[in-house]
Amino acid sequence: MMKNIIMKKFNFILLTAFCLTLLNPTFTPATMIEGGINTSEQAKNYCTVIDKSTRKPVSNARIRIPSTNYTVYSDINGHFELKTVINNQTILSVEKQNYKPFSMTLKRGANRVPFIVEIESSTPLDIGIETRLCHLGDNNYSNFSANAGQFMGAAVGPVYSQKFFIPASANTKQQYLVIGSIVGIDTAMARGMGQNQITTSFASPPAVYFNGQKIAEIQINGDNQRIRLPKHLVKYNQNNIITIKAGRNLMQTAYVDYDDIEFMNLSIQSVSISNGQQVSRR
Ligand SMILES: [Ca+2]
Ligand SMILES: [Ca+2]
Repeated sequence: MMKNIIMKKFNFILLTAFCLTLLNPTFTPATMIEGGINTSEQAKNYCTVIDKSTRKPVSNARIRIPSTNYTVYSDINGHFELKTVINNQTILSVEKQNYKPFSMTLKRGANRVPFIVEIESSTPLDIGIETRLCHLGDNNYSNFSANAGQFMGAAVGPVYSQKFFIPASANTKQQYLVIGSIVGIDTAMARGMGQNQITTSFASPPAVYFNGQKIAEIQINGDNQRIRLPKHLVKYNQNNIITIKAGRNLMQTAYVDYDDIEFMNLSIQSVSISNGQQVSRR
């Protein structure tokens, strides 16, 4: 099972790592971390939620498509059906008490193929920043944009900012910002990958700031993108601030047109610093 997940995500992770490496010299390539999906071996009509480590079904998990307010719960066997039409790329989330919030991007028609969602137990080291679906931009976007037609909530504006506490005990570990899912980015790179159908314009990438300093740009849409937090910027035993700024349509000069995007599930992951990996203290 793990092999399949790795195969499925390998190409995407490579590309993500490549993009982020270009932009952020302190970024290191991701290893497999949270959740994952797998097409079921046998054709069944339902999807299944399982516990990633025990492989047992998880009942009564809340499965949502926040952009359309669609909600369903897994049954005693962990099964659920998405009885809704998926016309566009959209974010699906799975919530269950004592598990890490999980999200994944569904493609058009994804609900017609059964899949398995693997969720992971939460640990005391997990730091949640945001579990809501957030919309950045100005609500002015092309019908051909990467996720046009599915935005439900109003734009929160071009800038998202959130304070969160990092305990002193995390000092011995390396912190990463994990973006559960992000859709709607219309950069030249996203266009080049076929993530939208816009031919006449493209946008600058959304930028990520940590404690006031720009640490990365997000060039493409996808799940579980990880950004390393430079150790010298982390304030242990204090509040820290993550800020995400929407990109701009670079072909629109008459007025500012922000690139409308949506993201879900921001968290901080602390991982052990292995022997071979020196902490940057630039
Ligand atoms: Ca816009
Ligand atoms: Ca957009």
